[in-house]
Amino acid sequence: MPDFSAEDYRFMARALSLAHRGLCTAHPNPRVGCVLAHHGLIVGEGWHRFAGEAHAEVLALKAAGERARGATCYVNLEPCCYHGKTPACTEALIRAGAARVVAATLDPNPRVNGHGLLALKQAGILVQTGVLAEQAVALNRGFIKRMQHGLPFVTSKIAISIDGRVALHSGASQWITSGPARADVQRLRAQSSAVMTGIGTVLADDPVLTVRSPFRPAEFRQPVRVVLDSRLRFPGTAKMLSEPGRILVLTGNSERDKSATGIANGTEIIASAMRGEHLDLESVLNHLGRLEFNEILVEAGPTLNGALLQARLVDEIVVYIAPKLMGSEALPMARLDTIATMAECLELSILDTRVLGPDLRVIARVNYRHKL
Ligand code: AOF
Ligand code: ZN
Repeated sequence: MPDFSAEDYRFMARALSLAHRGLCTAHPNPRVGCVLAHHGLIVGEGWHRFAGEAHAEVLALKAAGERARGATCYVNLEPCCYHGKTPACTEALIRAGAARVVAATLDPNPRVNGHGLLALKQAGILVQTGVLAEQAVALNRGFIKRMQHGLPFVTSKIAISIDGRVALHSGASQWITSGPARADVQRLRAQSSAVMTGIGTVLADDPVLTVRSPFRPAEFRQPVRVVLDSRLRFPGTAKMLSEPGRILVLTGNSERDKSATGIANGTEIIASAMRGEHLDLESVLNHLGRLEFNEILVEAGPTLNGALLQARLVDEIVVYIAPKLMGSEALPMARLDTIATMAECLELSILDTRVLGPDLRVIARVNYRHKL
């Protein structure tokens, strides 16, 4: 691995922070930021805002103009080398006379994946990778997972009492957590390609699942709302329908007459494979991957959360813990089949804990080391 200077780290950190500006808007494309530097000074910067618009490198080159000649390009993802919705960044960098390209990571897109750096190298540009790679991978974990496995990165958000319950026996669950925790959920929604729930939650809580101000950046597009509804019970009166934005209902019962359900036009009913009584969750997520969703936020009840966890489809859980006891009659956070021995428990790794107002937030990765 090449030795990188403090300056290399500094400019890559800047490229990453520019990339971060596309957190809520770049999908299905990756979040990419670019810094062009010459003699220790930044001569151009750019970041990718929307799919179909200019890539980070192109904007940085435009800002730098003639000053790009001989400059080093710092970018958190390998420059692309094919003409997609926009022209290849490699060609623009070569044309502008960049001397060196430092990419934090390769682009996992099979159409790029090493070919971008190779093209630059063949044009006589010095290419290096690896600076702040861990941060770069974290920023685009959804894009990377989708490119490598065809599946979106799945985060389950669950609000619980300190005794691990999500709703009272009566079904009441509004509200377990306080304002700051609920505002944090808005942030999670804003950076997701889609928010997914089950029909049980739609019928019980009638959620809207949109991102409310002030978490909407300029020109923000609402995440797609996805409802898993094996028997197509989705009611035409659902509050979700009153808010603009794309709604997908995945069902095993697409034969059912849509007009009989009262579902508004515009809601997309998608036939999905069943597995016994329920939708086959792996097919569901494969489908969402094919629709180019990078990150899915699951806001569901114990049935769907349990099923997703058991199907090994949840990557991370974000648990908001309220300092209250809801009692043993209340519903658990995830319905899982009986676990016979401690060795078979689902193992998590805690990545972060934080106090949000009166509540606690725990972010944990699901390990799936043991077979259930
Ligand atoms: C870059 N810089 O800023 C981004 C890249 O359809 P297009 O032309 O927008 O190309 C999309 C692909 O380009 C995307 O799948 C990913 O491989 C790459 N994204 N590449 O050099 C950028 N956003
Ligand atoms: Zn590009």
